[in-house]
Amino acid sequence: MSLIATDQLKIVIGLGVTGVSCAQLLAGKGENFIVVDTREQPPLLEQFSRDYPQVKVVLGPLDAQLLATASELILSPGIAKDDAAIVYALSRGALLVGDIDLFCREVSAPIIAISGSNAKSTVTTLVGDMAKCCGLEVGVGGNLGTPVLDFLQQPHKDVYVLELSSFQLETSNDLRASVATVLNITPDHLDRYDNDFQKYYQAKHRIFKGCKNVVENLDDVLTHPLVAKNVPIYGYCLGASDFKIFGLLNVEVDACMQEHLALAKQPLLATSKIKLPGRHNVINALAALAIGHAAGFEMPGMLQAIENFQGLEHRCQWVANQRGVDYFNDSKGTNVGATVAALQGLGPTLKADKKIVLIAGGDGKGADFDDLAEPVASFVKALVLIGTDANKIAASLGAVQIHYATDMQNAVLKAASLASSGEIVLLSPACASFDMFDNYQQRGHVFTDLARNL
Ligand code: UMA
Ligand code: ADP
Repeated sequence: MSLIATDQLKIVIGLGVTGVSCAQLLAGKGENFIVVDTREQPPLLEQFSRDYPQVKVVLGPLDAQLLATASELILSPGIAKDDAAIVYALSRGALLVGDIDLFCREVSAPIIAISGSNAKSTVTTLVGDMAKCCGLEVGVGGNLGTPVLDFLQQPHKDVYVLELSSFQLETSNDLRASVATVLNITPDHLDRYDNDFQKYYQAKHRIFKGCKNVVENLDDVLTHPLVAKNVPIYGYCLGASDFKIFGLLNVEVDACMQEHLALAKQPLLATSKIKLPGRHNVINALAALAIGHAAGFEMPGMLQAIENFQGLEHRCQWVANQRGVDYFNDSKGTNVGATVAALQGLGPTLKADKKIVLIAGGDGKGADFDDLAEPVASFVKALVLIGTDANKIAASLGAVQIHYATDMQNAVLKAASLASSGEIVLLSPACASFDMFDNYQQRGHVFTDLARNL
């Protein structure tokens, strides 16, 4: 369906990369629209005003009366839809959409939609690589970084692989994905969901609306969707493979048993060929295989992509070895579930008497840290805590050595003094970075530079 230009006012809320991409689409269609942003100086304002001098931009707190004059509000993911001014405008008849809905109205190529609390970027990138290895033209984006509407400026794609956040899904009403999946669900962004895990869960499950195929993580019951019986479901798990289930199979190779990724009783690829560290990346490879399979990708291309995949920066990324100690940058571990996975992923790779020194802390976004206690007890020798929620984390853990650091430099120096040869220093904060850094990338780079220059 294509939008028809009318004189009805549309309001783009937010002047970040999403808002700019929405404005670009509307301007191209000759729509009557304005842009609002709650900030007095949104970073993209200057450039936007140069590119679109004819578009009115209103800055400052959202004005309920102004929003109520719109037929459609196009909301950026960084603004919650339960803002009072938005709720008022909706009560006066305005429709609410996001960039994902606008995109779905424009494209006909299949969409693979990937959400979850963790592993979205890794799996989305890997599925994109699989599509490329299968000879397809693919657009890979969404929450990963490229706003989806930017693809409309690019040549034709055979398929889109989109990472979708709960924020984006809140405003997605008409996704109708070819394949939809929620990789896992553990608490995150609870500050945005009134501390209500169920609201967060419901936002994630909007991804299944109208989807044609589902991929389910059989190890996480919260990923099981409520869809009609005739929607095919493909499963994956870290247990035995089965009919329509990607899993693991031990196969004898040269008189040795070797663990393989498998579908039913068919071994596909030895897990030793996966370059990414940790068991959590084995399940990520299985997830990508199940998604690609549901999308109709061919097996040889998918397996080639897994073998080639080096992983992404800041996700359990090995960055240095100093005096026998390995340093891993997992700065993208921004919630408790991610840090649990990083510890459970890396811990078993160590010799029995070796452990992890964990650097954690930052802004916990309202989460509680109780779920960290068990993997910390199993795999962590000492913690070095930083940031706003350092004390809250310490209070959630049992008997473990705890140190505090005022900045990353002190944290790395302390961690280096605690770790011995054969052990790991892991930055996996379980928190957002904004109390101490611009973003998780900056936090990861500071850690990496310090680790490499010890
Ligand atoms: N903001 C205001 N007032 C406004 C508009 C925005 O204060 O009127 C603030 C927001 O609270 C936020 C920031 O500005 O702190 C950016 O918000 P935005 O909605 O303009 O975001 P974009 O720049 O368009 O980027 C968004 C996603 N950002 C968010 O969801 C907050 C990006 O994901 C995504 O890459 C991009 O669209 C393209 O799709 C980032 C993210 O942090 C990486 N996502 C969260 C996560 O991964 O945990 C969900
Ligand atoms: P997202 O885009 O969902 O944040 P990423 O691929 O960027 O996901 O990974 C973020 C973090 O999630 C990683 O740094 C790692 O700590 C953790 N992680 C990776 N794979 C998994 C998994 N399968 N389950 C839980 N956590 C994971």
